[in-house]
Amino acid sequence: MDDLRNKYLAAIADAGDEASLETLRVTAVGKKGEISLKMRELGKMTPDERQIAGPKLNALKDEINSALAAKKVALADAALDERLRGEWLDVTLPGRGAARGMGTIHPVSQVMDEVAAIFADMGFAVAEGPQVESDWYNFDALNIPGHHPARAEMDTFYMARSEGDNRPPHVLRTHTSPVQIRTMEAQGAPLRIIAPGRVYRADYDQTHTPMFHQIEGLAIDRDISMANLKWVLEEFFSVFFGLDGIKTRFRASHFPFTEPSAEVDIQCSWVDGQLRLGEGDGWLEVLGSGMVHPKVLQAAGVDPAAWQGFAFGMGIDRIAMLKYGIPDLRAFFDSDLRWLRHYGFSALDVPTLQGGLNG
Ligand code: 2U9
Repeated sequence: MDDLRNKYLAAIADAGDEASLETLRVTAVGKKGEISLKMRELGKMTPDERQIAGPKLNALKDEINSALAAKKVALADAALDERLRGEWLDVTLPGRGAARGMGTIHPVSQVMDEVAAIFADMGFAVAEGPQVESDWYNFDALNIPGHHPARAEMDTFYMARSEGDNRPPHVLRTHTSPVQIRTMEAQGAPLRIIAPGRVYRADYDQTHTPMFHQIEGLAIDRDISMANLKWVLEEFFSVFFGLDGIKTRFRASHFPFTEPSAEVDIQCSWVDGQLRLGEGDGWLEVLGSGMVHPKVLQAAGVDPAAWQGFAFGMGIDRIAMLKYGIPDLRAFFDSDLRWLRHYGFSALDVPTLQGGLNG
């Protein structure tokens, strides 16, 4: 019995892999294994012999089984250690070749950050909302009912409904204005927010892409006026374009969600076919604005008898083109690496709270 024990424990200790361990198991304690055959011989023994040999054989079988199990775990651990040694990877190593080149910040991201920093300085928080909207938030709450021509003019993308579902379809938001409705509902008045983000209209030519970016602003308080709007916008454009005291011109206009409404131009001139902002007697349209329509306040749960405010909206892509002299809007979304390297920004040029750039 001792010989058997020594033989198998030594063989188990020596086993180099799981396959040889399994062979050993079959040879020792498998159905026709040496120990199992010995157990069968118990039947031929006298009761006295059996009483001594039986428990000894059982104990030996248990001991071999435990040694096999322990060795199996040890082999698996060793195999894992070996694999980890082979697959060891230093994620802090620099990449090779092209992978090592630094990416750039897209002009749209850069300008969004710049605009947010300037408005943050004037007390405006950034608000966000879903890009797939209900027709209530995108249209009705903004005083654009079903029959309103603005709905048709907006070239809306509609989401599909399942067959038999006759509810009005959701839309890809055509402006970020639903964000302001949702924020008024959630936070009430007073409020000062900007809503930057992607918007969608089915339109494609040199100055329109089906997805583009807007920043809208909203300030609600007891006695906010168009005068506050004018100051905020002039302050914004002065800091954004880095020009002191840039002049704006307000032209009467019409939007369903504001009353009165104004389109806003900034002062500019053209010299040798080159646009110069903040000088001369030309005007360049840059945004739309107005006092929030009482019906819109009402729809968002804000009492128009107690609160009023201004709102404005502008295209981020367009003001990015103006500030950084980028000629073609469509190139913004082509993902051409050469374009991105040329017009992109270093991640280290962080917009400051004073506006403008560090770099
Ligand atoms: C609420 C109330 C009023 C936002 C406004 C405009 C005028 C506007 C365009 C500029 C260029 C869109 O990107 S663009 O094509 N926007 O002319 N936007 S007033 O008015 C709001 C918004 C939200 C609750």
